[in-house]
Amino acid sequence: MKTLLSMIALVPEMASTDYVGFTFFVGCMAMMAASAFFFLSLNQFDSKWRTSVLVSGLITFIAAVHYWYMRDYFASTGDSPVFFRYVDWILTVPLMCVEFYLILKVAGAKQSLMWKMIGLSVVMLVTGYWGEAVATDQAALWGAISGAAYFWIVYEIWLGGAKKLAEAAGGDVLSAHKILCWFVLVGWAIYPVGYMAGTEGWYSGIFGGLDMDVIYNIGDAINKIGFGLVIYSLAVKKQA
Ligand SMILES: *C/C=C(C)/C=C/C=C(C)/C=C/C1=C(C)CCCC1(C)C
Repeated sequence: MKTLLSMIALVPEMASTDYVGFTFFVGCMAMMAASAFFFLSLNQFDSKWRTSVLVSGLITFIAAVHYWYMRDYFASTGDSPVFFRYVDWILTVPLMCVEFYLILKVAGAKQSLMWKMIGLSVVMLVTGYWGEAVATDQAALWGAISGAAYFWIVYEIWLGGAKKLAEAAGGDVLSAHKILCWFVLVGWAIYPVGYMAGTEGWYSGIFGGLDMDVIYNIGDAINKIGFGLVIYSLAVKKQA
């Protein structure tokens, strides 16, 4: 009977020390809950702020769907779901760039700012994927190119055009922009750490064997849900 049941079981067992499996599972749940929260709150906002909160929900929803697949993929193969990971990022990171544009529109942000940031984020992710999955023996080189695009984004929001717009907007928009800047500088910096930890023969030893996927999963929870909540509370303040 037991063998029959395990033959038809669709849910693989998960060891209590399986931190990768665990963070995929919790990450999936958290992304779903956050999406429900953002979507169900939409009615309380007028059209000007609704789009921003909608995009927050889309970011966590896209992640929830990918986490569903990544959790499954990891549970059944034990491998890192690099492909799903980067498909998720290539959809959600540009949407985070859109969020910067949307909140700075009050100060006259132009679409060119949005496209510049989207372009930089795509370069960052495509070169990162290349180093992580294709040209793995040149991971350091591709990681450096990706890092350059990342620092360009950091420059743009901390010191460049986006910063000037945030200052022109002032008040709640300026404070929200500042918090988002910290997310990008500190929260996004978690990812290159994961990348280095996951690259054999590079820094893979110095993080005490902490798995790359655990680092990425923690980063995603902080950056997608936290970032979305900053937008949400800005919308709540502006609505009041
Ligand atoms: C929701 C997902 C987010 C916010 C993902 C962000 C990903 C990054 C900021 C990745 C950056 C990388 C580098 C700066 C260098 C090494 C390669 C990457 C792609 C891990």
